[in-house]
Amino acid sequence: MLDALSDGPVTGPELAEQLDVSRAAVWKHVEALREADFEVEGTDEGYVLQSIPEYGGAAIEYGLEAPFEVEFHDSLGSTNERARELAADGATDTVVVAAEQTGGRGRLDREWSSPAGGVWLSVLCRPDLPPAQVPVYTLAAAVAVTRAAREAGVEARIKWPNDVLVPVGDGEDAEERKLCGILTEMEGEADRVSWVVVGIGVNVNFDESDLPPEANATTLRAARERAGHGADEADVPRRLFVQRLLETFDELRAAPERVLPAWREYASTLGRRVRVETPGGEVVGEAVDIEFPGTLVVETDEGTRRVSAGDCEHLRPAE
Ligand code: BT5
Repeated sequence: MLDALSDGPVTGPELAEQLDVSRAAVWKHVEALREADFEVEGTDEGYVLQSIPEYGGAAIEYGLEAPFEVEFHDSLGSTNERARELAADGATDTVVVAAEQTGGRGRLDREWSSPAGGVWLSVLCRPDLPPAQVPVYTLAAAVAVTRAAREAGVEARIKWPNDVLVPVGDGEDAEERKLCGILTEMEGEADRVSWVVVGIGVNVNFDESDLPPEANATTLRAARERAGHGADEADVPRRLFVQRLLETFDELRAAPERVLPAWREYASTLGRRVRVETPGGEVVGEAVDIEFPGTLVVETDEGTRRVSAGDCEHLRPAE
């Protein structure tokens, strides 16, 4: 219906014919679109699509060049939880989006603040991959968020494995604040994944003061204000932001060999001194490379270590 409307004025009978439905059904669809905040005007030449809503499921699907269905909620506990339910029902290529989350989660069940104005979503898919390769999906999501943030004028970069950061300040005071976190969950057998849920949380159109101070976090709005955008134009159109993010993610999942080069280009971690808390203890040294499917290579005093999971901290040169 939206595709048909996007080509200009189209009459009820034309729509009925194109879509092979009754005229009453056309009318019902027009009403449903209006209820979802699409402005559909009835003119002498037919229906005209005047405007699309800023955000919402149909708005994200409209013009999206990736094969995802979008399920939108005004408020949800956690989009990852909902996506897991859909996975249990057999769904795939579905994106759950919430305007706000009341029980957002990070890794190890940490709390994830998700006020209104952010982008909180989970992509559910069923890749033909062994479970050990799933980390490449986390990297792909980080690349997708970073690219979309850069297109919005914010110099985001990636901290291994699952954070997107924004540099703030210069010289001695330079630091990096967290813009986005990613929580990837999956279920599968030893050799094949059944489903993967990639949960992506991006702080977009709200203020830093809405986040816990200890999180040392920032938002796209705050970053754009610091870059000189006035308060009235600092917000980022979330519909387009989510579309770009999903399109890049879709491109990269089809071509996993492109993930690492893009990740290296955006990485903040490479070339830095890091401390990584791993299940097997602490690794301190210089992060020198990333290897498929997401292994960090660290040069330590005791030689080269390869780390596949953990919490990573960027150290200042003196530390
Ligand atoms: C993460 O965990 O960074 C993964 C976050 C994933 C959130 C998305 S939102 C959509 C989907 N649905 C969910 O329920 N989750 C996913 P981790 O690396 O463990 O970092 C968690 C830490 O980040 C917390 O302990 C806080 O210090 C900090 N934090 C909490 N809320 C934040 C926010 N909005 N922005 C930046 N940092 C935050």
